[in-house]
Amino acid sequence: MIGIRADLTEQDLPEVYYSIQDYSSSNARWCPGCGDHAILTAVQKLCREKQLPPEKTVFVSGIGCSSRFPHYMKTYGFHGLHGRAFPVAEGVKFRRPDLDVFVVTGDGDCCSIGAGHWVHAVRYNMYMVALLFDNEIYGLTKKQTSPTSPKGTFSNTHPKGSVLPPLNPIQSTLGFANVSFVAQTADWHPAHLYATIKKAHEHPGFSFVRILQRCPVWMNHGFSQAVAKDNSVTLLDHANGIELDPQVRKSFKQVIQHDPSDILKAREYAELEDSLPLGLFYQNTEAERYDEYGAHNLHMPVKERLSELNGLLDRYAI
Ligand SMILES: Cc1ncc(C[n+]2csc(CCOP(=O)(O)OP(=O)(O)O)c2C)c(N)n1
Ligand code: SF4
Ligand SMILES: [Mg+2]
Repeated sequence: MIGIRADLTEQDLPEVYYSIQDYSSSNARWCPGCGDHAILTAVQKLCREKQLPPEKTVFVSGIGCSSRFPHYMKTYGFHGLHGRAFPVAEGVKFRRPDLDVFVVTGDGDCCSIGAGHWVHAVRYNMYMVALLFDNEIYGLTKKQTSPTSPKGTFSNTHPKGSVLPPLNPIQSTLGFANVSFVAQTADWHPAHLYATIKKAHEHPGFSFVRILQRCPVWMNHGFSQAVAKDNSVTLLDHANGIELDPQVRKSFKQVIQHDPSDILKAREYAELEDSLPLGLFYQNTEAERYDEYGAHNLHMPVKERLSELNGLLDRYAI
C-alpha cells in the first residue's frame, strides 16, 4: 500500500528543471530551410529560460504550415480552424488566466479569413502573445496570393501577377483600438527574434509580433534582399525597446532611435519600405484588459456563482 508521508513538505520535493526536450514534441515536418524552424527554436528556448511549466502553457493556432506549431510543442495545444485561433485563445485566457497563452497564425490565417478576429483580439488586449508568421503567401495550400503578398506576385490565384497593393500588418495593427504592443522581427536574425519574443511575453497584455518568415518553396524571392544586404534592414532601437547584446546591435548597419511610447512615429516607421524596420514599434502597458473581467468570479463559491447567474438570466426573461 502506498501511504502519504505526512512529514514531507514542499521543500522536500526534488527541484524541477525543464530542459528543451521537455518542450519538444515530434520532429517538425516543415520543409528544409523553412523559417518556421528558427521560430520554434526561439520559442522553445524562451520556455526553458522562463521555466514555463508545460502543463500551464498553451499554444493555439489556426490552419496553415505555421499553424502546425502546437504539434511540435510538448505543452497543451489547440490546432483549430482556419482564421479562428484568436477566439479560441480568448476563451482559454478568459477562464484560465493562470495559463500562458500563445497564438500562432499565418498571414492568410490572420490577415485574410481571420481578419475580423484579429481586429478584436487587439482591442480585447488579453494577456497573450500573438506570433504572425508572415511568409507573404499561402504555404500549406501551395501558393495562393495572400493579403501580404507584394504586388505582382505570381501565384496560382494570380498567374499573371497579383494586382492589389499588400496589406501592412504592422500599420494595420497600429490603427486598431486599444493596441498595446506591436513589434517586428525576422526568422534569419535569431538573437533579435528571441529577444523580441521574450519582450512580447513580458508585456502585460496582447502582444502582436510580426515575424518575417521565409518560405523557400513557394516564395523563394521573399525577403532575399533583406537577408543578403545589411542595409535592407533598419533596427528600431531604444532603452525601452528590444534588449539586444551590444555585439548583436553592432551588426545592424542602419539604426534609428525610436521611443516605443510614440505611436505617431511608430506609424511613420511602419511605412518604411526600402529598408525593413525590425524592433518594437509601440508599447503601452496601461491599456484596458478584457481578460481581467473574465477572472472576477473565479474564486466565488459555486452557490454564489449560481445565484448571480440566475439573477442575470432573470433580467433577460421575456
Ligand atoms: C475555412 C477554410 N478555408 C480554406 C482553407 C484552406 N486553407 C488551409 S491553410 C490556408 C492558407 C494558409 O496560409 P497562411 O495562413 O499564410 O499559412 P502558411 O501555410 O503560409 O503558414 C488555406 C486557404 C481551410 N482549411 N479552411
Ligand atoms: S511550404 Fe513554405 S511555409 Fe510551408 S513548410 Fe514549406 S517552406 Fe515552410
Ligand atoms: Mg503564409
